[in-house]
Amino acid sequence: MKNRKKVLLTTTFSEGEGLRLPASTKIEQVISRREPVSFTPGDERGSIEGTFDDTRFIQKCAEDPNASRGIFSNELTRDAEGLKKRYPSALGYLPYFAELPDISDFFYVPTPAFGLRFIKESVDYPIDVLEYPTRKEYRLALESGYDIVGISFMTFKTYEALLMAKEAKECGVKEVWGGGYGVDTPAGLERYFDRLIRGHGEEKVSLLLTGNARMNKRHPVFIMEAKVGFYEFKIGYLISSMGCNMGCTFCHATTYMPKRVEVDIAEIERVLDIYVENGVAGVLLYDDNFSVRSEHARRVVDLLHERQIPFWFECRADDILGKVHELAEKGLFGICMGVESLRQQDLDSSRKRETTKQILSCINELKENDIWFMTTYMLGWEDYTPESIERDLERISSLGIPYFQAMIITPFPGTLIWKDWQDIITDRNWSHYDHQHLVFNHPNLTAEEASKALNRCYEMLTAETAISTLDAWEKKFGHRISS
Ligand code: B12
Ligand code: SF4
Repeated sequence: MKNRKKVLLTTTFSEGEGLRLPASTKIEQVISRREPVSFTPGDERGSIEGTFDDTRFIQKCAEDPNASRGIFSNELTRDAEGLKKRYPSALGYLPYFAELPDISDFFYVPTPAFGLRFIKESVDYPIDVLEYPTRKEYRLALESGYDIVGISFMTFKTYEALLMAKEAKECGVKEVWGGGYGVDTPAGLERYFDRLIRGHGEEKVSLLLTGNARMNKRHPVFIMEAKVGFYEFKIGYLISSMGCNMGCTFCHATTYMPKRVEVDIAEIERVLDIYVENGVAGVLLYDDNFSVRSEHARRVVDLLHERQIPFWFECRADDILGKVHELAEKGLFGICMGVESLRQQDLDSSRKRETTKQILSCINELKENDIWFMTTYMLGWEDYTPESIERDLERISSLGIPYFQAMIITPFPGTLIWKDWQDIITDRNWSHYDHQHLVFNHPNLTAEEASKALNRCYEMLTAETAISTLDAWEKKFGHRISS
């Protein structure tokens, strides 16, 4: 095929992504990425200024110091001493404990670039994919000559994506495309990208490359080597559906992909069979919202059950309420549940369409059925104060939630709150749009207070939380994984 274009799809850089740590890698040095890197592309088409002041990430130097793969970190070092006592080789746990030299000896669950792999697998056209490249790898790829380069990015990676787009043009790439949640950022993207592709990418890319939008959505095989405590095992990822139409005002998924698209059951069976052949210990479902109300999701659960594969998914409380026992019987070992707040007025104002009663009942049900669970908690609702957050935290700890992910509410461009909050949004440095910074004018919280409150949340994730989490994972998983 002489006229075929050379196509490269890539994520943003690996610095800090932490999503592809090879099992053999030894970390010799840890460098916190604290120094802001100025970004002032400025050319004849105008200039954009910003900084990468993404201090959440650390970088590691492995055998090859140029291979700067990273670990995803949230800045804080936790109770390393407590962990050392219990797990002598373990100096940290989960992202929250990651500022420690040999976290990879202890815990990692690498995450591939799901979106790009789906596009590559589904579109009938040769496509190269770069996942979390170093700058050097990206440059080398560009120099090898591509006609089209597509960059996938989230909002907080906007500056980086712009830099990459600019570099692609400098290397003679004819067309640069942008995709992923970052394309909604009002940062003058159109000056650097020839096309901005929003929402599900497969059909649009297929149309652009083959002239035909019809294609078979194929599910890539995602088998990753993971490690929890002393166990190394294989994890299979499954994304059985994409998109969500629930309309929560803070959520980008629901405006960016309001149409829920389900992967064909036959395709899911094919992938699960490969997972079984390869001895995966468990499957992590990364659907935006795995809703067991849907016939499709129930069928997926049955397919996992038939194959005796333990599974984990992200869901809402109201969806699984009353069904936890049945799901546990079928192999559910853990969930991530979007809780966001334990106050009804917050759930109502964000159109979560759920009650605190449902959430609390669901937490009880999970505990009764010995399911490990983590929840999300968003701070920064209108009448929050440092004191009210402290009270919330006491409440959360009294509920015995094994692990919770705290976030500051972020009005991502493209969300419903982005529109509603225009008058109060004060910070348009896109690298702050990461759930870790307060970017709007809050009546009772300054940006520093919000950041302190977030740190308080992390402080609650102590070695005890880590150990109980590990114990739970090992208990559920131990029999399926080699020691
Ligand atoms: C899985 C997931 C993760 C995983 C993996 C992330 C990763 N890098 O891939 C983990 C747990 C690591 C994670 C972490 C974070 N996440 Co996350 N995550 C998700 C989740 C649940 C699903 C995303 C997914 O994989 N979907 C399935 C794939 C197949 O779809 P997709 O990636 O969207 O790709 C499709 C299209 O977008 C499009 N497309 C994508 N790229 C491109 C590129 C081109 C060129 C084209 C043409 C098309 C295209 O085509 C693809 C196929 O249809 C979403 C949504 C949700 N409901 O919460 C949040 C979400 C993406 N995460 C979000 C955030 C903020 C984060 C964190 C910053 C949170 C934090 N503070 O820690 C970190 C960032 C980590 C990092 N450096 O990447 C936000 C992003 C919002 C935004 N506007 O930026 C989301 C939307 C959740 C939310 N709060 O609303 N996340
Ligand atoms: S928060 Fe969850 S339920 Fe709400 S719109 Fe987003 S994915 Fe759907």
